[in-house]
Parts: sequence; structure tokens; C-alpha cells
Amino acid sequence: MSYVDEVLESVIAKNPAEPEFHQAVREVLESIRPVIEKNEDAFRKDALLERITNPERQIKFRVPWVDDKGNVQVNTGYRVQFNSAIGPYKGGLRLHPSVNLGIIKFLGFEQIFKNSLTGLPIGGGKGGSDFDPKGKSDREVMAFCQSFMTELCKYIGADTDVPAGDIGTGAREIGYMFGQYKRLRGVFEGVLTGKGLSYGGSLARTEATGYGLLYITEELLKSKGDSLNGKTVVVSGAGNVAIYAIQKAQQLGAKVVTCSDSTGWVYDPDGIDVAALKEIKEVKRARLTEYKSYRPNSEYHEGKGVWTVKADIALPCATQNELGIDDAKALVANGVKAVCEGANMPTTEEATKFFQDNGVFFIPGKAANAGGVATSALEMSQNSERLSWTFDEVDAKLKGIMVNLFHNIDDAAKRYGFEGNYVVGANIAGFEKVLDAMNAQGIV
Ligand code: NDP
Ligand code: 2IT
Repeated sequence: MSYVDEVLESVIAKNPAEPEFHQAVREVLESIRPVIEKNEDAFRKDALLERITNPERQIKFRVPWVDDKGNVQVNTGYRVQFNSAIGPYKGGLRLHPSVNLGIIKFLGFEQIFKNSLTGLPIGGGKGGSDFDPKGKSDREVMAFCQSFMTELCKYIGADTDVPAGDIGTGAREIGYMFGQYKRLRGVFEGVLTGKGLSYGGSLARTEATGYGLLYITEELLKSKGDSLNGKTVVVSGAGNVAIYAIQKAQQLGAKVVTCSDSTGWVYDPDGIDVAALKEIKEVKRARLTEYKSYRPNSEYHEGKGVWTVKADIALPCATQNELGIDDAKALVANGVKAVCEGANMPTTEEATKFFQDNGVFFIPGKAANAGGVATSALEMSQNSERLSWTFDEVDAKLKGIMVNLFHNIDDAAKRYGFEGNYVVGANIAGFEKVLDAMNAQGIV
């Protein structure tokens, strides 16, 4: 059996009931197969793939907190410190009831290659909890965040592991966590990114993932002699990534006609009103059902449906495996030209293959949404030099990173004879730097 197949089999056997982790590992290992098979004996002797698929450390802990009725609630906290070959662990904290170890491991594994692709010195990690911030009072969220950080603070630090936001973790949660870290450790340092601007946050971090997604989409289209101007775009999600993706798409001349949350979706034929969306989601923390009261011409539908709308470009920005084979078939039948992932692994394996087989340009999340973590690394730089850069400086750096990233993955795909396959290109380009650093550092 080939070395890649051996390791895939053992990852599945040794990490049972973690389908998302298996999916992420399978995608990466299948992509880097040509690199491994050129030198299979050396890779096997060094157990390189066993090392890269085993987290350096995984931490799981109890998070007790008191709700507004005086009852004690108990959640589970996680931090998976996956790979520090190229820098301190870096990656978000997800707060969502679906969180379990397998989901955090898939996200942490993806993060290794994503962070490598940014060209910045950050290793891969991820964390979170099955806590659901939805419907909780600010005090309850604070109580949870303080308890979560009371344990997490033992394992993180500005030069060891720097968490950030992800689903359910935004500016409010980062603020509470930062306050508790500072109180317990007694140091004011850049231990988290996505901080508020008054205490060490970076301008443009809030916008970065969505903006970066559109910068890479524009560069992809440019490489085909096309642009976003005049295109119709469908977006899923209505959170941090989706909101700023919609905003930048509009600035680049596209019309975005959909967004969604976990209960339903909106079709707005005149283009999504970003100011309304921000008020509903960022200020009121309400459901998308409210959108119609701002835009009477729009439609609200319960359930899923974004991918049934005719569009040139699709940007999944909600969560993993939200775009399946039937959705891919509907998009292709409607003439979609490009799919770029704002979320982490939102497209199933079957749907990804269907896009690729049907000539749809497809950029995977580890490349397309890397602008968020890249700007987090820029926040770390600013914290280290105790300075703040202007919005335009950060935005220009972000754009440069995304344009370079596109050409790196495009070149890597070409070098191995997979021109236009950006999944293979992203995985190989991300892997090469990590491999080089791991080899240089010996068996650790
Ligand atoms: P938010 O919590 O701000 O928004 C998430 C959005 O997706 C919400 O509209 C939410 O709806 C919807 N959603 C979440 N889970 C589900 C689900 N299980 N089913 C249906 N809809 C769901 O998160 P972000 O925008 O930050 O993250 C979105 C995606 O982007 C995630 O995959 C994340 O890992 C990825 N990402 C985020 C980065 C960042 O900088 N924030 C960077 C790179 C990637 P509802 O409110 O109803 O739950
Ligand atoms: O998935 C991701 O890249 C993020 N949630 C952002 C991580 C970060 O450290 O900014």
C-alpha cells in the first residue's frame, strides 16, 4: 500500500467518529500525493505524515459558569495546538453547540496550511467550546468567557499561541477573554487578535476575511481576463465573513443577491443592503426575518436555498459542508463560473469534484479565506512594535498577500501538472514551507 494510503487508513482508525477531520486530512493528503510519491521512502522513514496529522498537543477542559437564573452550566473547552513549525500556534475560537474535538481538529489541521500560505510566521491551532452565545445575556457571555479563559490562559501567550475569533466569537467575546487573561497573567500583550481598536486591535481586521476573499476572487477572474464588475453573486451566511464579503463585492461592482443564517435565507433582487444587514446582525443580534422590514422588495425563505439562485459567482461563508452535490448541480446548471470559499470547508468532497469536472474555478477556504488570519498576523506585528497602522496600510498589505497567494497556488498547481486545480495548488504550496521547516528542526 502507498504511504499516503497507509496514513489515511490509520488516521481514520485512530480518530474514530471525527468525519470532518478525516475529510480535511483526506483532501490534503490526496493533494500532496505527487510530492510524497516522488520520495516515498524518505517520507515514510521520517514518519512525516504521521507527525503532520498528529496535533503537537490537544487540551480539553471543563468550563463551568453561572447563568442569569443562578444555575450552574457546564460546557467543554478545547484548544488544539496542531503545528508550530513555522511560528506560534494561531487560529480562531469557535463557540457553537456543534463544536466537538473532531471539528476543532479539522479546523486546526486546515489552519496549518492556510497560515503557511499567508507567507507570515504563524503555526496552526484552533479552539472553542460547545457554548452557544445565541440568546445569552451579555453577563452570561462574560461569565462563560471568563471561565473559559481561566483555564485557557495557562496554555497561550503572545509568543506561544494566539487565538482569535471564529463562528460565535466576535469583538464582544474577544474583549471579555482579553480582560480575563490580563487579570490572571498580569501582562498586557497581544495574546488574542481581533481585539477592539482601543486596546491593541488592528484596523481592517474586522473586514479582513471578507475583503480578502474578494481580493482573491478578483485576481482569479483577472487571470482569466475577466472581473467582478457587473457579476451576480450569491453569498451564504450573515456573519463576520459574509457581511464584509458582500460589502467588498459591491465596491468591486458586483451585485450580491443573497445571504443566509441558520434558520433561513434572503433574496434581494436589488442587491443586499449592507447597512441593514449590519444593524440586524451586529447591533441587534437578531434573525434575518427582520431584513424584510428594511427592504420590502426582498424575499425571506425558511431553510436552505441560496444555491438555487442564478449567479456567476458563489461565495459560501457560513459553515462546513453547507454546499452539497445537489447545490453544486443547481449552481452549475445556472452557469456559475467561480466558487470561492469564505468559510472553512463549506463544500463537500463530492460537490468540489463536480465543480472541478465542470470547468468551474474553485478556490478552497484555506486559500480564499486566509485574509483573516493574515491580518491577525499583521495585528501581532503591530502589537510587537507597539504601533498602529492606518486602515489603508493594513488593507494594502492584505490585498498584496491575497494577490501573491493566488499566484503561489496557481504556480504550485502548474509545477505538478495540475493547472487550474487550486485545491492541489493550495495544499502543495502550503505544505512545502511547513515541510521545509519541519525537516530543518529535526524529529520533534
Ligand atoms: P459568524 O458567527 O460571524 O457567522 C456565522 C454565520 O454562519 C451566521 O450567519 C450563522 O447563522 C451561519 N452559520 C453558522 N453555523 C451554521 C450552521 N451550522 N448552519 C447554518 N448556518 C450556520 O462567523 P464567521 O463569519 O466568523 O465565520 C463563518 C465561516 O468563516 C466559518 O466557517 C469560519 O470558520 C470561517 N472563517 C472565519 C474567519 C474570521 O475571521 N471570522 C476567518 C476565516 C474563516 P446563525 O447566526 O443563525 O448561527
Ligand atoms: O479560520 C480562520 O482562519 C479564523 N477563524 C481566523 C483565525 C485568526 O487567527 O485570525
